[in-house]
Amino acid sequence: MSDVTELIRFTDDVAAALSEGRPVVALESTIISHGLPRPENLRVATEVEDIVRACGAVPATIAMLDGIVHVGLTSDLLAQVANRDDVVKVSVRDIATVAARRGNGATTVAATSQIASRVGIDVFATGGLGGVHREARESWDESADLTTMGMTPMTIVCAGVKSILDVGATLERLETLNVGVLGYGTNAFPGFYLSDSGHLVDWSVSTPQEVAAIMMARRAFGIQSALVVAYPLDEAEQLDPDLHDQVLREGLRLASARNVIGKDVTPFLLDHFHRATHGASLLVNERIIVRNAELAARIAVARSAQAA
Ligand code: PSU
Ligand code: MN
Repeated sequence: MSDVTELIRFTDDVAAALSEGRPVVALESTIISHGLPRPENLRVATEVEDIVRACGAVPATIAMLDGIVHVGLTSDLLAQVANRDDVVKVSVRDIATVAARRGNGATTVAATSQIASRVGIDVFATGGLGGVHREARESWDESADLTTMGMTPMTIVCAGVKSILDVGATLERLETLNVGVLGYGTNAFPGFYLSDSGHLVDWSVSTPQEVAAIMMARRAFGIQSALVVAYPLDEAEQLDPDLHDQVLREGLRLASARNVIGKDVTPFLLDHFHRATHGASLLVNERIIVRNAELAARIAVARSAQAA
């Protein structure tokens, strides 16, 4: 019978860091396969791993290849995730099916959190979370990122939720699901491509040590949900808000006209952004991911210093 040791494989550096209690940062792979175009996707994925290392933590990019869940990817495997056409978007419900069928998959925030938590990683960096879609009253389209965060003890550094979503409704759902939300250096909940979504958060922190202290307390209290560290771009780096609103309106209209549904909605809208802004959103997206990875690494370092 299969057990977890056959289904999950670690790179040597991730395995060593985990067994020695050194800082590790989980990274998702859907952003590589479905969120960014080629060839920038591989360049950004590599850049993100490099910055995590430069900050003193070990990057663990998570993806599935030939049915094996890899925690940490060699450069060859990272290139496969970026370039193969048969890499499917894997949420939590898909992990076991892709494993049993020996398939290839890129893990979402939900699936990455689930696997990372399973192997003892507690800090994760991404771009923007999934959440409640704007037309959710009719479509019921709500990301499994939400329900997974409600039951997975993971600290997730992000630039808020993707601005293609209903941010207010997503924040309400995060509250219902007991997900902690901290603004990093701000009380304004970031809007992914935009520095400020127009919504406030209850708690603001300004150092990695503060986040680590909250993580320790959550653990002590047995709180099993995620902690979101929302880290906004500086205003000078955000996408032009007027351009953003115009491209978003157009993208939502196209998605509905072409009847794009289910897990295709998010990749469709991100791709529309990248094309309609002639790459401007891509640069912003890259900047978001790199900054989040850097902060996540600093939090992981603070967390392991405290545990020692
Ligand atoms: N944020 C990005 N790019 C992405 C995603 C988020 O900047 O590609 C991905 C993440 O993997 C997230 C997923 O978990 O989109 C959410 O998809 P859905 O809305 O179908 O749950
Ligand atoms: Mn969806």
